[in-house]
This record gives sequence, C-alpha cells and structure tokens, in this order.
Amino acid sequence: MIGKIIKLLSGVYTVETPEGAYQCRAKGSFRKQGISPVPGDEVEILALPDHTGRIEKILPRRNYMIRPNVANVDILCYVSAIAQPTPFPFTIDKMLIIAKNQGITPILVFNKIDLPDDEKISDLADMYRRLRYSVYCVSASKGEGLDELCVALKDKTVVFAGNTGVGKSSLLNTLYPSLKLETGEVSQKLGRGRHTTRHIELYPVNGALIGDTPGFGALELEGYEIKSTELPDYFPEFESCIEECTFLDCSHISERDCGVRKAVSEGRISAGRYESYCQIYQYLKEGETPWSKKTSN
Ligand SMILES: Nc1nc2c(ncn2[C@@H]2O[C@H](COP(=O)(O)OP(=O)(O)O)[C@@H](O)[C@H]2O)c(=O)[nH]1
Ligand SMILES: [Mg+2]
Ligand SMILES: [Zn+2]
Repeated sequence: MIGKIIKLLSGVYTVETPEGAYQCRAKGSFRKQGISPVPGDEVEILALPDHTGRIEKILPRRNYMIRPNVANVDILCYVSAIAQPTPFPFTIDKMLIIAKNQGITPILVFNKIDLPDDEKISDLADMYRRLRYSVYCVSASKGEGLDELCVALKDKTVVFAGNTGVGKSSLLNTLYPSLKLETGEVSQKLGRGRHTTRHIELYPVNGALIGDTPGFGALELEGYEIKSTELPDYFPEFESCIEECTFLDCSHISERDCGVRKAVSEGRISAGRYESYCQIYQYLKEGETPWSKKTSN
C-alpha cells in the first residue's frame, strides 16, 4: 500500500493512506543503508489489519529539507513580524536560497500588521515584491490578509518557518482552527524539551499538509551543497548587472569594475541584499577551504 508519512515520533511513523492512518516502523535494512524515511515521504508499506505496518520502500523525493527534516515540500512559508520581533532580512535571504536550491516555492509572510507600522518594513516587503517573490502582509490576531494566503496554500504541502514569537502558530490556528497549536506564553512555558525532535509533523487540513517548525529557529544552509561560485544565481537582481563585470569569474566581493557593486552603489540593488550575499559567500567559501589548510595554523 502507498501512503505519505505525516509524523515521526520515537521511531514510529504515522503513514496516511487511502485506508486510513497506519503506525509503522521502518524496515531494518534502511539503517544499514544509511537511509531514513522522513515526514513528507511517499512510502510503500506492508499494512497489517490492526493498522500497524512496516515501511518497505521510500518513493523518489522531489526535494528534501534539513532541520527540520521533511520531504516533498511544495511551499516554504517564511514568517516574519513587522515588529516584536523586528524582521531579520539575512534569515529571509537564507530561506530564499534554500527554497530555490530545493525547487520549493517560497512565500514571505509579514505578520502583526495590526501593530504600529514602520516605513522600513513596507519598503522591505516592496523590495521582495519587486524581486517577484510572493509577499503577504497579515495579522493573525485580527484575521487580516489571510484569505489570499489561504488560497495560495490550498492542497499544498507547506512548511512554516520563522523565528520564535513571529506568530507562526497563531497564524496557523487562525487559518485552520482545527489545529489548536500552542502559542505564545504556553509554548514558552513548555520549553524546548518537548521539541527536541529534528522532525516535523504535517497536519492534514483542507486538503493541504501543514507543518509548523517549533524549536528550530532559523533555517541553516549547512548540508545543501551550494557552491560559492553558484551563489550569484540565487540573487535574481544580480543577473542584469553581471554583464558589466570585467572578470568573467567575478565573485562580486572585491573585484574592480564589478557590475553588481556598481548597482549597489547606485541603489539599483538593495544594500541589505548585497550584505546578505557577502556574508553567505564568506560562509560558503570557508566551508570549501581544504581540511589541511583550515587546521594548518
Ligand atoms: N499584535 C499581534 N500579536 C500577534 C499576532 N500573531 C501572534 N501574535 C502574538 O505573538 C506571540 C507569539 O505567537 P506564536 O504564534 O506563539 O509565535 P510562534 O513562536 O512563531 O509560533 C503571541 O503572544 C501572540 O499572541 C498578530 O497578528 N498581532
Ligand atoms: Mg509556535
Ligand atoms: Zn562582479
């Protein structure tokens, strides 16, 4: 029988199938092969009449996200708040890179628009819109702007990410009242202990599969195997400027006559985005340094 993993807890997988949910263990040989099924995986199971079973095979994955480990994601919904806490564009830019690397559609949500607004934030939202990313400005507590977001998520496998306190769980509860996720003070009190799993639970709602990411904080680039030389491809606004670079292999960091740096100085490329580029470039470069060089001094 074919099904989809929606939850992993202490080695037990919940697999949704046309015949209902099955509580499954993974086949023993997966471990030897270094494979582990994760939520979002389409799997073939050996199903028993008592609705337990064994995962026999993982069907090919369309994509894979690391920490939280989840497969076959359609949309990565990255939530920031316009205030409390203030947005951190660097983490937004990292998320956009992960999404593009895995062929996942990114959606940027700015929550808490009921709070006094800051011009800088609407500029930030507009900047991402100009780069042709989908941006939604919403208020989970007032229920504003949610209808359009709900339409965009219909029938999709969606992972919600974003820093603690931005309102992810509140947003999900407002979008899907049946979820009843813990929010605010409640989840603070429970502490991190409950969320030490590296996995995510996907909740079936309105035809969609929705995953909250409690306890993960920011998404990290580690493990995605992005090369520093490929990084410019992840910044769509660089494309038209690169022609003006003197060097074909320009890294856009310190070379003279660089079209990207010229565009930044003329305000055609956002200084914040360029700063993210430089930081991520350095990070990727360090990871590429041969082991011997790294430890020689
Ligand atoms: N003013 C305002 N506060 C919100 C909104 N959404 C969530 N909050 C508050 O922000 C805090 C964190 O919300 P929560 O959903 O737990 O955030 P999470 O950590 O991202 O899941 C809670 O105190 C919520 O009441 C909103 O739209 N407006
Ligand atoms: Mg939460
Ligand atoms: Zn350049």
